[in-house]
Amino acid sequence: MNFKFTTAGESHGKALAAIVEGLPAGLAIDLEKINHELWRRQQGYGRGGRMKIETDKVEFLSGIRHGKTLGSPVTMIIENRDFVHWTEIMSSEKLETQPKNPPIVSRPRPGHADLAGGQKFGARDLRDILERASARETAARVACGALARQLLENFGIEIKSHVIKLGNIPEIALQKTWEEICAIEENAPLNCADQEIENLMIAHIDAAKENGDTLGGIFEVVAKNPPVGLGSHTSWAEKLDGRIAQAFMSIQAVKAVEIGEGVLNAGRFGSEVHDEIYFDENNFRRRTNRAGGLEGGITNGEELRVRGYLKPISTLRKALHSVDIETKQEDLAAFERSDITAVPAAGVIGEAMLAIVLANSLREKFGGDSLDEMKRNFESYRDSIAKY
Ligand code: EPS
Repeated sequence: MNFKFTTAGESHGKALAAIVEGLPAGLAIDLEKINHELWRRQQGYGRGGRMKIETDKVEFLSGIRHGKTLGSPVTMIIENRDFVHWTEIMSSEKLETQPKNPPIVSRPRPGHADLAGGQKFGARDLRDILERASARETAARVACGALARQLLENFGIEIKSHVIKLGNIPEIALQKTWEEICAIEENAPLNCADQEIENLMIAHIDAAKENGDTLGGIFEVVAKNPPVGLGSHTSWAEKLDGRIAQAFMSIQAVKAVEIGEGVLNAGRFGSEVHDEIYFDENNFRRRTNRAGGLEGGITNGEELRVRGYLKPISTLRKALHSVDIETKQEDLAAFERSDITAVPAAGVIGEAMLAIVLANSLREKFGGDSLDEMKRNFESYRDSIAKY
């Protein structure tokens, strides 16, 4: 069975929920590791007041018994602690009178789902749209990704991320090795591998905050030790780079995805781009990894490197011009509270999405109902690759 997941929940509703299907039976699950990923997603200089309210933690409702998966769907819940302040406005009960505080949202934010979503779904209170469009939803995805990651660990695959650009700093995005990324301290303010650059990024965020503005940036996710042969060249939907791009583009505010040095490669000669092949200790290797570990939509055994480009957050304290959907008069867009930037958090979400895509590919390729069966299939494939 493939690795599948779905999330549910509104930003200020009672809770977020997720259902994950396709984990093999017998996989040991460490709840603390999942909660640690949720903690990491909440970090980062430039987050707003909401992160002081939430302490995201998972509660299992199904699929795990005595610390191991049963092979059945895993259901997870993450409480929204902020819900206590929104019980009436987010109530599932029919209300006799519309609550006054906060009022109906009628001034859509440029860059947000507010207006297009409102038009599409016929919503007169744009809260009906923004609550689900909110990146709060990604807490549930990170929980799903943390399960996927625990499967990947059994196959020797590790995933990390780092921030390589914040706004326009540095001018050329950072290029860092796996070891340099591993050396970043857990509580580094921006999950950046260069402290001097990180200080400049912090000053840039401070300036944006001062101006009531927001910032985007670029994060990079690296998967160490993926086996050769995940994904396939045979059909468009099987190409792993295509699947990764879709997974990354689905992260709120991600507007471009790059595999390896894809953007720079477009302006280089072929001789400057393609990673030459050599044979070493019974292994085919590449001298460089400008392809980011993917050729023909198939993993080639090198590190997988994927970058997500984020637009600046669309809720601005110094609000942009918009139009009130009721009066049709020009007005400033709505503002309640916002992050200045969330690029480090997006990196953690990118890790989760890459873990999910890879877990799905492993499940497709190695099948099995139990982890033991899946591992046997994996070992047998690894033996055949070693003889190639
Ligand atoms: C978000 C707006 C902010 C962010 C939120 C995403 O929430 P609020 O409106 O409650 O201040 O903090 O992100 C999260 C809550 C989170 O957990 O990441 C938005 O509009 O997308």
